Amino acid sequence: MDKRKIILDCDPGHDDAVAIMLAAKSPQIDLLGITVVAGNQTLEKTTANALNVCQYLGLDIPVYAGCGQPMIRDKQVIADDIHGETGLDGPVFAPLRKKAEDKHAVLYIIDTLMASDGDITLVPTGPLTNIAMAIRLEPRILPKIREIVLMGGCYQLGNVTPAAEFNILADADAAHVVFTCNRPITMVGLDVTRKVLCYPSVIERMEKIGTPPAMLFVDLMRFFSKSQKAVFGWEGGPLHDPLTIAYLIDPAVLTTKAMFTEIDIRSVQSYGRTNCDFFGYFKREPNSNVAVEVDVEKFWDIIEQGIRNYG
Ligand SMILES: [Ca+2]
Repeated sequence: MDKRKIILDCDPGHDDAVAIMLAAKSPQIDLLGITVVAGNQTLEKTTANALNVCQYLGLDIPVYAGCGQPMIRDKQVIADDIHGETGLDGPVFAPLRKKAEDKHAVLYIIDTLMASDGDITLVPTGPLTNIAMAIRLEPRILPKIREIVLMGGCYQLGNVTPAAEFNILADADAAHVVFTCNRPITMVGLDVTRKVLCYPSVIERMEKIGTPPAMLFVDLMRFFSKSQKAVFGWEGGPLHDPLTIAYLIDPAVLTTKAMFTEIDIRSVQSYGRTNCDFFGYFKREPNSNVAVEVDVEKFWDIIEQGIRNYG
């Protein structure tokens, strides 16, 4: 079986870290590179976090720093209430030796896609700034994008405002560029990621594996669950980002529905909302496959196997 080639565009972030872990050793996935964007924390911190995760796991995968600010809005929204001061609070890492590549993430995305056979899937799990900038800078990449499988948005309730999910709200203009790019989009939003809650029983299950990757998962999830409880009152944190990778490993983990999705970049109250036309009111051609159901048991099996892939 051919491995699915992907570029993971992320803002680590506890759940991004697990997405890296899952993608890097999956026999079904060829993780070509990791591109980083500001989001859960500043670009400097999210880049250091991506490097720390790679170094800890012994991954020889290039990491590229990208955009440190949204395309148009003047303020970078961060999520330090959930991810802490470093953006990856919890685990303690050895001194960082791995370095980011010199090339800018946006240029890496463009060059890699242009040199490809059109077989690369983009997997954004942070604000969509890098992807949108690449599309605007070099539109010829568009036919080269096999698919965009992103974590972001919701057709129901947001997690930063009643309307909006964090990744979309943080750079709604970039999300607008992506959702109007006419390439296949799978949107893995809060509607499903909120169902994969990392309860203490899940943490104990992974802890039993007993390897360094398992312990990284445990350290990450103990902190993440604590802050999720403080902010949302849940006993377990939703493991948003790895669901994109789990879907690429086994599409049966998600049920999707084709919908026309539009980003609200105008309103004050609902800014950053992914307006998913679930019922097809607008009679518009669908531009996204929106995840509507998740097989929770299958997801945790994929996560466990992902940790076990490190031996
Ligand atoms: Ca993320």
